Amino acid sequence: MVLKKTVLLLFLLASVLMNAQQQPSIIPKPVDLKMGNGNFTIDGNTTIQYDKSRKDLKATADFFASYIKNISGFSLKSNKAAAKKVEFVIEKSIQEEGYQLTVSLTAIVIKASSPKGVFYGIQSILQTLPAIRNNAALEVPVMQVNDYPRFKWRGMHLDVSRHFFGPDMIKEYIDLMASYKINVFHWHLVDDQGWRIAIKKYPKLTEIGAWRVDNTNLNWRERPQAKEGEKPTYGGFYTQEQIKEIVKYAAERNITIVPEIEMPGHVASAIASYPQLSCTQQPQLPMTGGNYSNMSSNYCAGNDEVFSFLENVLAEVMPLFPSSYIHIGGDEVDKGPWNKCVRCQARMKSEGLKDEHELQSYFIKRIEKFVISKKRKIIGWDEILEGGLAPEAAVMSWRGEAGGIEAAKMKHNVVMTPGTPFYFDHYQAGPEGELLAIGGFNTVKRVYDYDPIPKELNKEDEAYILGAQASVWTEYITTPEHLEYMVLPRMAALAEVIWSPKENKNWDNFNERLQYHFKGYAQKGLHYSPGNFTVNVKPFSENGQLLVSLFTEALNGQIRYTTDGTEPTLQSEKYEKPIGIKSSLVLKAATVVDGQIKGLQAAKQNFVMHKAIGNSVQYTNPVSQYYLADGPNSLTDGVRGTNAVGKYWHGFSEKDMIATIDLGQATTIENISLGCLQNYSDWIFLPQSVKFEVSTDGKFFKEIKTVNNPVDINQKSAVHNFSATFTQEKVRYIKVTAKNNLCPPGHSGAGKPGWLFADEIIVE
Ligand code: TNX
Repeated sequence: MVLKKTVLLLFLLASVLMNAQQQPSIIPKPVDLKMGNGNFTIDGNTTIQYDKSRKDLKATADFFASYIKNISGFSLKSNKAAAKKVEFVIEKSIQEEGYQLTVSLTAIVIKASSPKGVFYGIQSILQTLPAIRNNAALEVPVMQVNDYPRFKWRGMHLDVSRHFFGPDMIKEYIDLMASYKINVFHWHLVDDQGWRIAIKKYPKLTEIGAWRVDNTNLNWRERPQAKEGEKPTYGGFYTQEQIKEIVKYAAERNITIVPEIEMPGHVASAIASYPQLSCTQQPQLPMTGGNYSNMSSNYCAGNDEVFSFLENVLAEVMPLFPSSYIHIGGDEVDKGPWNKCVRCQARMKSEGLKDEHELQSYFIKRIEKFVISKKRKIIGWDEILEGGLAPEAAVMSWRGEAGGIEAAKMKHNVVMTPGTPFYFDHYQAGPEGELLAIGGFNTVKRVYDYDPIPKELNKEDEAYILGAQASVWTEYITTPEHLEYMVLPRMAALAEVIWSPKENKNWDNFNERLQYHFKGYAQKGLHYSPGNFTVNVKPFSENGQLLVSLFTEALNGQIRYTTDGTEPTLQSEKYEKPIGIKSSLVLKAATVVDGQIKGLQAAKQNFVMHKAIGNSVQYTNPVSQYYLADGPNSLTDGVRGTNAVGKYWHGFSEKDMIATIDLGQATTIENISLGCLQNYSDWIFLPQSVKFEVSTDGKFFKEIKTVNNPVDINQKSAVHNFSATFTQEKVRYIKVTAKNNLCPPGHSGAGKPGWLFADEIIVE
């Protein structure tokens, strides 16, 4: 008996010892990874072996050697006989960019069809090594990896116009991308607030257009416009020599740079340099921020000089960038100036264009012809669909997925970068305690959970989705440190979305691997977000009952919550399963990690129970697609809007909100309220007035009361309930009309329609 036990124990011990070791924390997760026993140790005697006749492999070997030298001081020799080797083998049958990596005790062999795959095999190895030079041994675990990407276009974008980032930061960005096997750098070189690429034929573009009066210390939207005589001291641009060097640097890391030369809008910087390019042809100073009043930001579409200018610019740009795609922008063109311009109107007439959308389409098609004549293709933001898509253009879908879906169905190539969740200028945590961001809430998990293939596409059309990218707009990102913080760790989540097979995705497993990357960032002195600790509060309805589920992204995080308005503590109720909401209450929830409450402020959600809960709402004017409020049934779900992350608000633009509720049967009521939001800088204003009406038959409505807005329209933010109390009435239908406001004088959108945001119609 005793003997038997010992044998068993010995067996168990042996199997633990022999068992394959833990998987390294490689991101993006390889398609297939099998672990063996022991390590290959890189030291001064390790050599690199490859076919000497291939120059491109030499560049890859040099990259590897110099990385190893940096973290260890070892100088690896190439193609010298040695007991231990790192070998690169070209094998044509392997998929483009894929690699097969075999690590044994004496050799690391990377097989790939080209140096691209070899480079990615190296990246996987590097992720198993120390991030910086320290005393740790360079041990690569014995393993076998078979890996290849899911998508061809795996991108990161960077706006260098709104704030300028010099060549060193660009290289750092490229290095980060390469470490995550990202292969396209979309370089947004032109926008209203700065022209960043030197063009020899038009020197003023960078002499004037790259420099502005420095208001970096002020909020983007609150910066005053430049005045005549003030010195423009903020800015910068890349010389063509610098561009060439960066393009080469990127190519050595398997990254293609796609330059973006914006047109026909977002070009106030070009107009400040050459005023004859705009419709009004009036001089203007370079913009300092987001104040657009009286600024021209479009090229004139009726002026042939504009097209020769752009062709000349592109003729200098294209030779610098070997990329097959050239990004021509195309987003957010305010068509107003074209409508008032005689030349544009004449062009529309001579070309038989029925509106300004078709004029935009004419503009893009004319440029496409030129780009195609130079054997390149154009890609543009999804607005280029409006008025007719250029014949061979690819579309970058940013206003959600709709543009991408439409283009793929038309058999055009598509790159997905939907603002939610792929805009990395949005908040990723907090927002309390975070540096000011443009808005939104794209946490690392939301990035991780996104799939670039929209459900609406069939198998055939799916093939047009080239891939996806994250976009980093920099209105609110003014320093390299802040830029690092905004992209780390979301870039890692993006990388796994666009590289790894969908079936292999697993949030918890990713979250665990991410902790190792956090250590690497910290060792390298990179700024990064430690993750989102704000509890995600998600109301839902089930069998007519309102419930709420809570979720935390924190690894091994617990949730503690209260329903009496007090702040959660370590002693508060522990969240185990969805909570039923049966009365009006305030729920507050916090993440706990290692016995500590995390985050500056608990997540908070108000619920209000009333007589219209669950009843359907008819809208006379549709709710904006962008602000659908994702509560169970929004205006009658008992879920109040939250200021913190802008959730559960219904948005209306230009037209009034007219909502009619059917209570299902005659019901005695004595109060109706509408909850609304004001957020001045986001163009969201409380309604001018709210009219409440009731009816017994749904045809004839009786006005009960019209309530005027008591809050100052210049107030930064407010949540207000418009409310009417009356003597009890028995009614079945309720109609609420909220009058939309215009942006007030002095606002950057002065005179333009604002947004109206509502969260709940409360009936008591
Ligand atoms: C919209 S996205 C823009 C940019 C802004 C960005 C801010 C796109 C094609 N246009 O000009 O920087 O929103 O998130």
